[in-house]
Amino acid sequence: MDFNFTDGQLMLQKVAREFAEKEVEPISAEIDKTGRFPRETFEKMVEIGFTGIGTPVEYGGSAGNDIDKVIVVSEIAKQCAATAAILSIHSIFAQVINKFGTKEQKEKYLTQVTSGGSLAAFALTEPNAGSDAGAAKTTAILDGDEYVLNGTKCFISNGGQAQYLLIFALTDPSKGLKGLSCILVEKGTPGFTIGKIEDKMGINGSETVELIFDNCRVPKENLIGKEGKGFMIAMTALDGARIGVGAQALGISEAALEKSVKYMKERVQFGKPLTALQGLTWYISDMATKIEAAKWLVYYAAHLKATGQKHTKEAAMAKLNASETARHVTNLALQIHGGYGYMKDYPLERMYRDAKITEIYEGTSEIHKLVISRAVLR
Ligand code: COS
Repeated sequence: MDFNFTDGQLMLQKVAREFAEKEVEPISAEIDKTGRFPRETFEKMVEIGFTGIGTPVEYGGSAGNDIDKVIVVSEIAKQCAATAAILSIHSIFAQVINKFGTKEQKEKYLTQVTSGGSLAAFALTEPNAGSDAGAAKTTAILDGDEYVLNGTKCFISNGGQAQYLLIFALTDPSKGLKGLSCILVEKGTPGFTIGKIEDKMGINGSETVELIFDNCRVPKENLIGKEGKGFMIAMTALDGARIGVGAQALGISEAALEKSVKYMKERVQFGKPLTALQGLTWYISDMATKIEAAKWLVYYAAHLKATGQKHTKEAAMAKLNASETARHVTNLALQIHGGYGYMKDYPLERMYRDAKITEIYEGTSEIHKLVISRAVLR
């Protein structure tokens, strides 16, 4: 058992930290305020190779594994959770194509999303199929050499900006979730339009939209994996995506602690720094302990995935624990900062809002409790 990062991982962490401080932090407040998608930051993440982590070099990737992804996503989340979400959600596409795509699909799409600058999205959720993902009603009916898609997906992050989207749709509606398949749709395909752009509480820079399919025809070669295997593909993808959300929550928490420590050392009240007030120092102990526990659960889940081991339960535990930690820690950090924390001049109130989504997207905390209890009681 080894809890140490390799030299390569320490180097990657340094590079990611510097990148986040130099390229991500300066616009984090602006994209939160305006909801603007930071295309230029995405392009810089492509350039530096962050979008290629986990994909073999032959497909334009930068190699690396799931632990490397956690390192990068958490460092970016320290400065801007929305940017970390964009990267994490984008990387689900390559993860799915790497695992379930044919050689032709890998050659055609992977280089595009790893080093080619194309953004990707993953669309499972529908207005009446959120936690109950298997209740999806969008259809993709084979007609000659094409699938014809009809239906609406909602709450899709990156969806309005993405060139390539993985759409989960029923190729055989009579079979329920066993009739669900994974279909790749490209931006600009006739019959595919972007609907409502959501006005959110947090992670505002990561645009979240509705996708509308109205007799949208795509070649049958766009089927990823086999017909009827879509639910399994979605669940496998979400096992990985949940580690990504854990990494986002971890980064937010670590940044909230760092800011609180700095503030407590500098801020003087009652003639002494806040570090002399025992009640507040106990907040710091609580935050640091919870973050350490969250960190190792996230890295353990990433290690299991990176080494090809089953990780459904551990990914759910990592996400559940890290997201609850992020909400708790940002709340205490805001409390430590008092009135200043509540003001938009400081990033604490944004971090508090951003932390909340980690308990909701890629599966709610309640869904994770279901996944964990099923695994433990089996
Ligand atoms: N990996 C691979 N396969 C999985 C899996 C996983 N993690 N989880 C479930 N499956 C498979 C099961 O093995 C089962 O297949 P078989 O019938 O061949 O055995 C099938 O999928 C159905 O599984 P299950 O019976 O557990 O489905 P449920 O309808 O009970 O749903 C939950 C399971 C609730 C866990 C699932 O719907 C879920 O994760 N919901 C949350 C969705 C979500 O996270 N959405 C976020 C937004 S994504 S845009």
